[in-house]
This record gives sequence, structure tokens and C-alpha cells, in this order.
Amino acid sequence: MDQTNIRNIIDLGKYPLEDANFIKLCRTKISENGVLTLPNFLNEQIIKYLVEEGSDAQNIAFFSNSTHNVYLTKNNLELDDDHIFNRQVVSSKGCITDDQIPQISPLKTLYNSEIFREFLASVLGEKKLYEYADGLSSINVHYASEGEELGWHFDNSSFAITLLLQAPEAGGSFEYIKDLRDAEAGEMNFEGVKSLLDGITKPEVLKVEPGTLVLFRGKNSIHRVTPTRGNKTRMLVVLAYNTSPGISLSKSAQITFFGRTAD
Ligand SMILES: O=C(O)CCC(=O)C(=O)O
Ligand SMILES: [Fe+2]
Repeated sequence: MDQTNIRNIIDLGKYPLEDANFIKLCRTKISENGVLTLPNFLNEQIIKYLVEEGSDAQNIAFFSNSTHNVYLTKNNLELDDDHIFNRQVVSSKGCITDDQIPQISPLKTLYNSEIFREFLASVLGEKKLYEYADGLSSINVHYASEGEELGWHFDNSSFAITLLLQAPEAGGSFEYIKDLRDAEAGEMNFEGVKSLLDGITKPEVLKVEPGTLVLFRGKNSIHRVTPTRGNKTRMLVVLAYNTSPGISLSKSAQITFFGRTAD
């Protein structure tokens, strides 16, 4: 099968990415819910292929283990250690970078497909989307083995695009609360965050099966991925785009996420 042809990777009959009505429906969904899920976006054969490709590369993944606050900032020393702003949560995962994904991978076909990219831009209300200028950040595969998790956080970027390849036996679920803060207005909602982290407020759980494409607006919607349980690794692809050309991830972020820089 020709993996360099987008039509062999996604079913454009089921998901007509160029159809104005379909785009409009997706736009409405993401603006109303802060999230859009397209189940079975990848066909079964491609998922199987990508799980194998991903498993083969797991041994070269960079493993990171960190604690951070939900705002992904340094601690504020003017506030007490036990203030919710300074409350530490744990994140741990393995990650492979764009340069470690084979050129013939269907992930590259999908990421670079004009049809796919224009669809994403239209749904997200952006003029155009661009790849990262560094050779590491555009496509990443994340691995969460038993006990690994992503702690509660608000994203720095306004949107995220993910594809689940393999779900664990248990755990590894994506939980969120829509619009818990308003970053643009400088509203951090300490009370709301505290209530969630103290287990008083219960989050929503997003239903995601392997092959599901997820578009998520995570800047104001707090989210986490619960610890993987069992021997099967949670494997997830992150497709990262910029809204202007020529942008690289900062060197310090490259070190944090990938353990090295592109050059
Ligand atoms: O693993 C996921 O499903 C979400 C990833 C995420 O929230 C992030 O990378 O910021
Ligand atoms: Fe996130």
C-alpha cells in the first residue's frame, strides 16, 4: 500500500476534510466543547502499522520525569509553598522526536498533507499552519508505561492535535474541565483549581479510542492523563503546528522535552 498517499491513511468518504459543511460542523463542535474528537480517523491497518513502528522506537525514547504547577510556570516565592499556585503535580513520559520517525511513516504523510493541514487551519480559525523549523518538534510520539502520567496543567499553546495509537489496559484517561481559567483576562481561578486538585470538583472524562483524532483547546481548559495501569504502554502522537513560519521550540524547552537540541 502506498503510505505516501493521504487517501490510503484516512477515509475521506467518512471524513470529507475538504467539504465546507463538514468543516463548519467541526468548527461549531470545537467552539462549543473546547474539544473535537473524530473516532476511527485512521484506518485499522494504519493504526496497526503505527503501533509496530512506535513500539520499535520505544527503546530510543527520551524519558522525562518532572514536577510542575498547573500553570507550567516557576513557583511564586511571594506565595506560600502550599498555595495552589505553587502546588506541584507530577508528569512522566517517554518521547521520540520528528527526526526519529521514518520518512516513509504514514505520520509524515498525514502531518504534511495539504488537505489535512488546511482542514485543521479552517477548523481552528487560523489562516495557515506551519511545521516547526527545528527538526524535532513537529511530530512526537509519547509513551506512558505503567505508573506514568501527565499531571494537571493548562497548555501554553492555544490548540493541540493528538492521535491515540494504543490505549493501556486501564488508566491513561484524558480528564479535563473546560475553561477553568481565562488566561487572556489574567484570571487564574485559584479556587476552581484547588477544588479540582483536592478532589472536590470532578472533571469530565474524554472518550478516546485508538485511531481517534483529537483537537483540543488546552490553554484555559485544565487537563491531565491519569497513570497507565498494566503492561500495555499508552502510545500517543502529538502533531504540533505553528501559526507563523520559521518558528523553533526554544532550546531550553527542547532540552526539557527531548533531552537534547536539534543542532
Ligand atoms: O496525552 C494526551 O492525551 C494529552 C497530552 C497533553 O496534554 C500535552 O502534551 O500537553
Ligand atoms: Fe496538555
